[in-house]
Amino acid sequence: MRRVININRAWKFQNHPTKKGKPPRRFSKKWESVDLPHTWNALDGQDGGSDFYRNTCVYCKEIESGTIINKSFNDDKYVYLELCGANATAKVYVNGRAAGQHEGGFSTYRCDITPYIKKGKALITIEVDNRNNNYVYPQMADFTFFGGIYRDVNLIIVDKAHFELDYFGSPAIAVTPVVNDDGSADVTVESFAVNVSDEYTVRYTIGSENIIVPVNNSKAVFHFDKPHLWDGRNDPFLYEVSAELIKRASIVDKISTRFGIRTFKVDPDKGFFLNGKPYPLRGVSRHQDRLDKGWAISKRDHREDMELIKEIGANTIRLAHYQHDQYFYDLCDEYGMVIWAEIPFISSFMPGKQAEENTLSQMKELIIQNYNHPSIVCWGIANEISIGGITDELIENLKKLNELCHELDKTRLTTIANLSIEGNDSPLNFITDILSYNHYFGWYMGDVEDNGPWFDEFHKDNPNLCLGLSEYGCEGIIAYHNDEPKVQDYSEEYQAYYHEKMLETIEARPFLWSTHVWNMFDFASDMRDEGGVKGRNNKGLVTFDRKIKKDSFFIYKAHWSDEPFVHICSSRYVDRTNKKIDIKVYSNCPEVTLIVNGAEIAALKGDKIFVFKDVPLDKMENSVRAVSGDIVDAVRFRVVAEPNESYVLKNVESGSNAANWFDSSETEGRELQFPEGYFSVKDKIGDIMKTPEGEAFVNEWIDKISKQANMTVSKGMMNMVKNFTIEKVFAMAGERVPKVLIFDINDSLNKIKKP
Ligand code: GCB
Repeated sequence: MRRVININRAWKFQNHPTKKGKPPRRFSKKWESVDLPHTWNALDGQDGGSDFYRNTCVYCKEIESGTIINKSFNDDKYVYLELCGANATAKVYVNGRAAGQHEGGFSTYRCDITPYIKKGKALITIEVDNRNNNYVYPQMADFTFFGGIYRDVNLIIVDKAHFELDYFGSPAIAVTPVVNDDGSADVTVESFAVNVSDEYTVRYTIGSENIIVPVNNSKAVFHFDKPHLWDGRNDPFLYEVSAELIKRASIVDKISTRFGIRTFKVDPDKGFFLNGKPYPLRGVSRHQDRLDKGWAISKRDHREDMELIKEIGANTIRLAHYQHDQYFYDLCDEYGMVIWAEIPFISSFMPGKQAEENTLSQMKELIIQNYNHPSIVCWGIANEISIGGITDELIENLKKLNELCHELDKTRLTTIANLSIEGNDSPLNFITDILSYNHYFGWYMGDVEDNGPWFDEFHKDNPNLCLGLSEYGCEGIIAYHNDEPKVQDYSEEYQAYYHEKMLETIEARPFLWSTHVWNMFDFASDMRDEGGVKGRNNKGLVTFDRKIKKDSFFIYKAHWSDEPFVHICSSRYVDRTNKKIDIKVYSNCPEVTLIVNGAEIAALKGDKIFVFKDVPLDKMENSVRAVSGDIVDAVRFRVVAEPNESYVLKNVESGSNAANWFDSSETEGRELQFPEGYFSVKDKIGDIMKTPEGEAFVNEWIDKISKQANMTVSKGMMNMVKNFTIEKVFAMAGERVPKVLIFDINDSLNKIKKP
């Protein structure tokens, strides 16, 4: 019978490769002791500077194969090592011999280590590498690529005949429920076993029903006259099926999985339907990191995230930008969240067969490993992958991914998250079954009011496309406060205002099949420097440490949750210079009463947003309470003579006037020069910026680009491109940037001396 032994504890770790490039046969006392999950970037991956440590590091663990494996290797047993997440590539060695390797930091990888185990001790060595390369996705994205074995590691010991463990990390059991027109359901169960013969059968059990089938024809169909449906947040009912591999009368292996019976569809005008009823998907995106831990988070952390998402009343999560922990998909099933699952085919398209293969293998793993989760309704094939332009090769890659999804899974839809600037007729809109856009009008560009008209226009142009909003959001830093919030002031108040407006926009457009806030939580992006916070994207509704729910959290709760609450906004904006202020309360109750220093100010009837105008602050320290029935929120506001300077972000950069950067001379007859000792387009932007002249030059160009494209190139975005040569940026920009510019830029760089 199968045994799964978790081996997270007591590993040895070395933060560099072994000297001779060979895996160690022993480790010295100098190695650090660590428990898994572990990342070597827990701190430097979140502190800014785009300089987190990237290398090949080594994990080692000695296993008493005689005891743990129970002498089993002698007994015709198979021993597998299961890595549930090691970023980004992993090589496994046992007793110094190479046993297997895996490329991709987010999926489960299993490796048969049976042939390498000897009697006595087995030294397991895992080299994990998070360095750059040009074929394992992601290589460029707005989040830190935390290196390490950041999820569980298990040993799985099975008899020679077993449910297979080798096929793309598959659970070896696939459940396909179909709801019939008369409301009954047929659930097809299939399992995959290896090293078996005609003597073996498989017995499936659901509740008190069981079906026995021959192992080589292992499909069985369970019929349910009145299935208990998995009905999202209303009633996320789960069934469980087990499969036993039986040789004559003995059970040699047993696995099980949960599943749910449900139907869904998407309509271009009416949006998403669950079990035949309209079920507009309204929710958030989530990354898998948190403060001081990076991606090495615990089950408790996962559950806390889920509880917070549940609290705002969301019914969907986009699990961006990669495969998440199995435990989290399990939680999604249990909590009734509808899930968009995706692979990290993101930002920068890498040409070449090897990179394409990597997208396909990451997709295979995502689908095969997650096929049974009722929460998942669509596979996301890419995110903003056209940043570098659209080439035939990119389209080909996307089409292959789309076909692969349909081939592996006939029950779900494919989707894509497109870049805001993709036109309504972009070829990227016509590959997947349904689609979505990432829009930041009201943050990086334009106004929040620009979102609605954009959607109406697109819907008019493409009435047959099912359109969603896969990302929208803006920075909200809890230190900054403002009575007159403005775009890019990073204040908590602007963030709340922006989301109020976005909620109006979304609610007026039921055709949007899904909408996902970017992001539920602040997250690490080591290249960022936003609003004085280094290494972080602050677009979360909740802070990175999960301790503070920002005001914007509560506007969602007011719209989406039934749990009655009142919330006084701007509670961190304590010091006030005005003796009369407006106080805003978010609530899903019909009436809210405001009490200041014990006296009732007013009772307002309203809908989610209650603004009490010109509320007097009579004392130096004022106690303010908002009350609805027995629900209360209380804050304190202090009257001060001078504004509290810490509430305002200093030194916000402003653009400068610039000429049209597309104006340029002809390129004919011009050749790029690379004079010794001087910069050229072959140099990295970061290196050019190390000299004062180079820095001024780069900044001037950024200003020009910002003006021309009517967008802000934030410090964070800058840090992202610092590692690129100008040549590479041009290559990535493709058709969007006139080639002639490269000559002008190169000419100017040729005059700047290298240090
Ligand atoms: C995007 C990306 C996401 C970023 C986000 C942002 O469009 O898909 O990964 O984090 O913008 O905050 O800029």
